[in-house]
Amino acid sequence: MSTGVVDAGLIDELTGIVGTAHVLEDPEMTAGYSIDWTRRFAGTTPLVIRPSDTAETAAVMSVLATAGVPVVPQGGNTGLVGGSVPLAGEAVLSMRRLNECEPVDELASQVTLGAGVTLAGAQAHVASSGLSVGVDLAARDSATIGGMVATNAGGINVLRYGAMRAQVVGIEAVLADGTVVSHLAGLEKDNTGYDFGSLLAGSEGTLGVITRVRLRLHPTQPERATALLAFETAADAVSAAAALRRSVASLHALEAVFERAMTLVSRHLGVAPPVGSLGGDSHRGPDGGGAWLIAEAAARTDPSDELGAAVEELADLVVDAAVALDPTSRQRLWAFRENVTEAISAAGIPHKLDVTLPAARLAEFVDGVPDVIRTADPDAQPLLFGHLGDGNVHVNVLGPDGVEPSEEVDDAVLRYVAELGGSISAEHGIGTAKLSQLHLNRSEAELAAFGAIKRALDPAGLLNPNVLLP
Ligand code: FAD
Ligand code: 2HG
Ligand code: ZN
Repeated sequence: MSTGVVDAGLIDELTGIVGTAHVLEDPEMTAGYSIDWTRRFAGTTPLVIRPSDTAETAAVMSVLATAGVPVVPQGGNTGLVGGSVPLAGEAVLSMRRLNECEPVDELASQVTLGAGVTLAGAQAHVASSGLSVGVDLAARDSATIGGMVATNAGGINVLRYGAMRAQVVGIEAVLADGTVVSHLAGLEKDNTGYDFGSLLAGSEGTLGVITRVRLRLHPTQPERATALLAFETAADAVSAAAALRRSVASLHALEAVFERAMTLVSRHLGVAPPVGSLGGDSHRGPDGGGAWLIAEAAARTDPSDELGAAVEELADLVVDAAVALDPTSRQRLWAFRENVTEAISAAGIPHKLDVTLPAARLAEFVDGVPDVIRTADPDAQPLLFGHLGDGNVHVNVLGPDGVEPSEEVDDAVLRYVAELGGSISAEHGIGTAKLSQLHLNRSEAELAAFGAIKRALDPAGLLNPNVLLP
């Protein structure tokens, strides 16, 4: 990796491109860009550069490349794998000022957005056209469209619309040497060679800096019905989730919170869940085996009968159910899922292990992983929740009194996932957190091909040098 020098001449060149207000050197000003959302990953940076458009981004990248200065692209800094912060003194390229929303193309059901537009901004921008962005997640007020493509973000609607890669119909990016590649026509059928959108989705800032994205939009499904279902066991929740996926055509989200996480979020909110019991009957074991599902249906016409009938079919599995039809009551149910991450952060600095299991091994994993964690670190506390409809479990692990658990926990859990045929990263990416475990899911041949792609697009290794690629 190159390590160029940041000197007065370089700063002059950069301020000439973006203006003095947008080259930050003062450690007080750069501190917020240097620590991640979880507070687990932090570094320092000699400078933060904040371009406002593609031309400025290209000029900045060209200057940094000539000087040999490594750089970390950053959007909303909500990433959860330590990929968005300067870990070894890199410059930070903040993309938040690229926040232009072009008019919605209603004929094509598409929109072109600057990389720095937040998800909430994008949702608000397209709403009046009766169209919606296909990916939704709780960090919507800060997460940016560029960051979401760079991580191939998932969220709560993947079972209906796919993850971020599936939304991208056009992309513009700046390569490490400042070259602009732009392919934004958004043609639904366009087999003219390599697809930069697909390549950059999930590339975590290692191949190019995304500056504009053209997204596919979906007809808004305004009528909603939401159910919170309580189960005695994880296996029952997994069986119910599979049945709901088969029977509810308008299924929009299918999320899970397992007992320890439900206990924590309930305390954080100061409200007990309206159905199911906390506190673990003794037969549930030390972790409490209880599980909750949030199932949401969305359609043009009221989907409550369809969801209600499907829930009735599950009478043998469901202990109790609460149904919400108006936005306020729906929000009350969603609070038990959407606030888990915040509740955990309020309790300490967790290790976050975001994994997918094959459907046939999901219940076994949820039941088995607490023991795997405690064998690696007897004091660690496992907290499980996630997007059960996608087989995606978020295993968060806290140490005693909120300190970080042992690093061995990560390795033990991710090895267990790989043994069961799962993925060590469902939606958050590899970042720096899972670098040493990538080989569990990727063969030597695949990793060699990754390296060849990286060297072709970034021969000097300047773009986000400490993430993704071992
Ligand atoms: P950042 O955190 O700034 O960066 C993430 C990565 O993308 C870094 O590697 C960075 O270098 C790269 N990057 C950022 N912008 C660019 C760009 N313009 N060009 C090239 N590379 C770039 N994630 C999910 O998938 N599903 C969820 O349900 C979900 N829920 C969350 C809930 C909470 C409360 C929080 C805090 C996070 C959640 N996340 C979730 C994680 C996070 O929001 C996503 O990973 C999101 O996509 C990150 O976007 P960002 O703009 O914050 O990117
Ligand atoms: C979610 O689904 C996010 O809430 C965050 O992906 C998961 O905190 C986590 O581990
Ligand atoms: Zn998630």
